[in-house]
Amino acid sequence: MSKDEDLWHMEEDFYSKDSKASRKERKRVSIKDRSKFKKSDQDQLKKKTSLADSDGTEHLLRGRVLAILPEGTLVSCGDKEYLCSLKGSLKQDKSRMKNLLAVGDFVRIEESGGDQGCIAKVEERHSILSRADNLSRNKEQLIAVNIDQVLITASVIFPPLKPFLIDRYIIASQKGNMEPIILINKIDYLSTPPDEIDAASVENEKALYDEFLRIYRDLHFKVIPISVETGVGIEELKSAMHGKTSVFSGQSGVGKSSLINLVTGSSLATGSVVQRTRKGSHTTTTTHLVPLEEGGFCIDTPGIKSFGLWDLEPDEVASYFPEIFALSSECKYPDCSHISEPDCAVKKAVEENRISSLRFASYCALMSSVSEEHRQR
Ligand SMILES: Nc1nc2c(ncn2[C@@H]2O[C@H](COP(=O)(O)OP(=O)(O)OP(=O)(O)O)[C@@H](O)[C@H]2O)c(=O)[nH]1
Ligand SMILES: [Mg+2]
Ligand SMILES: [Zn+2]
Repeated sequence: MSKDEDLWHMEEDFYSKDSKASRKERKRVSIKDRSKFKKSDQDQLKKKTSLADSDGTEHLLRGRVLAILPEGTLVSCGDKEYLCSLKGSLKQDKSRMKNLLAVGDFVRIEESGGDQGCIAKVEERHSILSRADNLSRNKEQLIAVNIDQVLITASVIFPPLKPFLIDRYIIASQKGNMEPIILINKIDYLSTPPDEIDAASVENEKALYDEFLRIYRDLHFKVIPISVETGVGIEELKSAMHGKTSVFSGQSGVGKSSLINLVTGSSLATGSVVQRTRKGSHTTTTTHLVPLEEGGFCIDTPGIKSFGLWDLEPDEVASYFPEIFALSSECKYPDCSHISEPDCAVKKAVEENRISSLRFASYCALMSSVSEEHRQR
């Protein structure tokens, strides 16, 4: 695959027909005001998390979901772990959410002997990282909850850097009430590339990486270049994680589990990257929460093939690109989508290099997939 194809290749194939019922449920947000979006996101978060209102559960053991395994949900209560089932009354309405529980949930459990328990209540969540489910696309798949920050993990060369995918993660983080932090791993490859990669590809990747750092730092995103191989950036990562709950999320093979092992001293399985496709081999298969010795938690997740944004409307997209949103009021049409309208201040800024063409291309690609999804509903 050529460099360009690689950049554009965004695995957009997951948006298919959505049900009419779900269309009804979705409220179209029509006012282009970032603060309003934030508010509606918050309201949605609240709605989604009121799984069990009835109480009388205060006397029960409080714990946190560590992992969701085929045999049950692993919950940590102080220094004891329980394998739990879910109380019948909680298994209500699964219409829009694929999973009722997620790693990071705070729960109340009834002990049912030994290390077994039953989850009687799921507490309200303060943040949710989710995506559109791959198989039934009108369902929300929770990746992890009650997280402070998403460590959006990417790599250079092997697998290559994918700015468009990073933008999707940034939006999912902000929509779900978490701070995005971008980790670019494997930067050792920029100076010592693997033998099988030709010199031109390495040069292209270097140029893209430099451009990426410049653009995203100008936009005030925190970007940490890292190498598990040389240790570069590890101290900065450790201090960013201190006292917080962080989730590592990103494509397979970028080094999420390797980074967690290095930072926490744990021994999670790590895998290989397939030479021909430069993709990971999906080594991690379940999400789990790892406590940090110095305070805080981190969550390892399986690498994902495609990241469909959940519940994003076309007229919401620009509000997540601050440099585009800032110019919207200068366009001829107040509802300009910056795609095909005349006298568009955003397109003019792209031509004059005041807005990066990389970010604008990412905006256009996202608009096209979100609009396609919207049309099919
Ligand atoms: N050269 C180099 N290789 C690395 C680095 N970090 C990780 N790797 C290698 O990349 C491969 C994939 O690493 P993993 O930690 O399994 O990746 P992952 O993101 O957890 O992948 P999934 O669990 O499949 O989602 C392993 O062979 C690691 O040894 C790095 O900084 N430099
Ligand atoms: Mg892994
Ligand atoms: Zn415009």
